[in-house]
Amino acid sequence: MGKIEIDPLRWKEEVLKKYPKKVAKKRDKGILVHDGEMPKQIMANVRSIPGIITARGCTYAGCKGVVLGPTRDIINLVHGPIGCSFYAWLTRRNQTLPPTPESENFMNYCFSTDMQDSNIVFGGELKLKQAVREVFEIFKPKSIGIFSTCPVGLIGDDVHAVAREMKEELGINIFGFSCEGYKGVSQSAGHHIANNTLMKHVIGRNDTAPEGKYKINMLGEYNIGGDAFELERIFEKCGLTLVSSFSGNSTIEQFERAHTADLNVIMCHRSINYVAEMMETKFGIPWFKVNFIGADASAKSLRRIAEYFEDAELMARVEEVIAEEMAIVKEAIETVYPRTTGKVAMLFVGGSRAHHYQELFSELGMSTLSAGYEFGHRDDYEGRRVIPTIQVDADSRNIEVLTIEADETRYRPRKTDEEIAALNAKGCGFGEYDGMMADMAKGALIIDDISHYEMEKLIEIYHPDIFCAGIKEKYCVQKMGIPLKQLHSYDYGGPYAGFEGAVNFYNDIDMMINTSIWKMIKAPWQVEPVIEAEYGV
Ligand code: ICE
Repeated sequence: MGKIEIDPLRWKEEVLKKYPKKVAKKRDKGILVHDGEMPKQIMANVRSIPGIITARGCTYAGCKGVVLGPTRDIINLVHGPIGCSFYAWLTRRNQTLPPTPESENFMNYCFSTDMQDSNIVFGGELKLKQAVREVFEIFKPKSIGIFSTCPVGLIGDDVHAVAREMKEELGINIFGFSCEGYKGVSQSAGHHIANNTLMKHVIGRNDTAPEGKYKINMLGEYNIGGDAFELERIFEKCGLTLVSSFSGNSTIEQFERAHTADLNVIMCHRSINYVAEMMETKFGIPWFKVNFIGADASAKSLRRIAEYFEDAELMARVEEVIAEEMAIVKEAIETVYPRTTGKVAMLFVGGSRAHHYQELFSELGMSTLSAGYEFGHRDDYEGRRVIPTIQVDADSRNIEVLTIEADETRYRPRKTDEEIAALNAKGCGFGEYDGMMADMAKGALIIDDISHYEMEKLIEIYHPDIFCAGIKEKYCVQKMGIPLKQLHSYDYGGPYAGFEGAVNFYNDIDMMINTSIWKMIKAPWQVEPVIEAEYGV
C-alpha cells in the first residue's frame, strides 16, 4: 500500500471537524503542525476531555508505579481495593537483581490492604495499621511506603498519621503518599508527590559517601527491560561511581545517601525534575539532562558528564569506551540500515520517551512524522529553559510545592554559576530548547494527550511503518496492519539504552517492520460490515 500524501494541516482540520465545537477548540491547542521554527507553544498538562478515549493513567500510577515501584527493598503497601495493586504488579517490566544477604528484594510481592465495603463505610485505618504490623512481622523490611488509592481520599483515611504512629511503634522508616488516583490530570501529579516524599523522608538520612572519584546519581532511570543494567555497565567501564539510581533496582540506603554525589544526571526529566531541583537548592548538587537512548546520544551524554568533571583522565577514558562500544554499534547499523532507512515512525508515550526514541529512529535512517506525550508539560515540548518548571506546574492543582532551603552544614556548591555557564557555552549543558519540538522536522504533527480517534486517523491516513505506544493501543493498531512497539514495557525486549541497547533496538525494529506478516492482515472491519457512530454537535 503506497503512502497517501496529505498535508498535516489538512489532517488536523479534518480531525477537528469531527468534534463538537468546544472540544475542537480545546484540541486545537494541543495539536501542532511544526513549521520548523522555535519557540513554539502547545497546550499540555491540562484535563482530558470527558468522553474522549485517552491513553493517560492516574496519579497513583505515577507515584506507586513509576517513581517508587522499581525500588527493591522498600515494601510498597497499597491502601485500597485489590485491583489497584494487582494491575500495578510487575506490569512495567522494571527489572531487578535477586536478593542478597545485605539487600532484600520484595519486587515479586504484591502488598495491599484489600479494602472491602465495610472499610469504605467505617474507615480503613485500623486495617492499614494491621497490614503494616503484619508485613513488618513477616518480612522485617527496613522501610515501608503506604500508597493511597482513590477511596482513601474520598473517605478521609489519614495514611500519614498511620505512618507516623507505625514508624514510632516499629522503629523503621515508614512514610505515606497522598497519591489518590483522581488528584491531578494524569500520572504527572503522582511523580511530583513521590518526589516530595523522597525529599522529606528519605534523601539525606545517611552521610556515608561511597568511594569514588566521580560520583553521580542517575535520576529518572527505572530499569525498564534492564536499561539501568546497561548504563551501570557503561559507567563502571568509564570509572564513574553511581551513588544511586532513581529508582531502578535501587535500595533505600542508596536513596538515603544520594546527596553525597557530585552531580545529578537526569534521564527522564518529567518524572523526577523536582528531586533534582530540590537537591540543588538543599545540597548544592547541580544537574543536567542526559539521554542514553541512542548510541550517538549516549556518546554525547558521556562526554557531557566527563566535561563537567573537567578531568583529562576521565575524558580520555570516556573516549576509549566510546570508540570501543561504537565499533559494535557501527557493525550492527550497517547491517540493518538498508532495510530501515526511509521508513516512518510515530511515537506516543508518557513524558520523555516520545522524544528520546526519535534519536534511535534517526540512527536507523527513519523519520518521525508524528509524536506526543500523554502527560508531558510544556517544558518537555518547548524546552526547560524557556518555560521554568514551576510556571508549568501551576496547572497541577492540589500538589504541594515544598519550600526547600539550603542545608548549611551539608551544602557544598560543586560549581559556581559562572563555571556552569561556561560549561553550557561549551555545549556541556543543553541548548535553550531542550524539549521534543526543537528536534522535530518541519511538517511534523505534535499531538499532546492523543485521543483514540486521532490515533486511528493518523494510521488510516499516513500508514506509518511503525507505531510506538503501549499495551492499550497495541492490538487495535496491529489489527490495522501496522506493527506496534511498546515503548513503555518494550514488549518482551530490551535493554534499549546505551550502546548494547541501541543494537538490540536496531535488530528488533528491523524484524518488526520488515516481516511480511503485516501485508497479509485484513482488519475485521475491512472484511465485515461495521456500524459507525458520529459525534454529536
Ligand atoms: Fe519518564 Mo510508561 Fe514516565 Fe518513564 Fe516516561 Fe513512559 Fe511512564 Fe515509563 C514513563 S515519563 S509512560 S518515568 S515515557 S511508565 S520515561 S514508559 S519508564
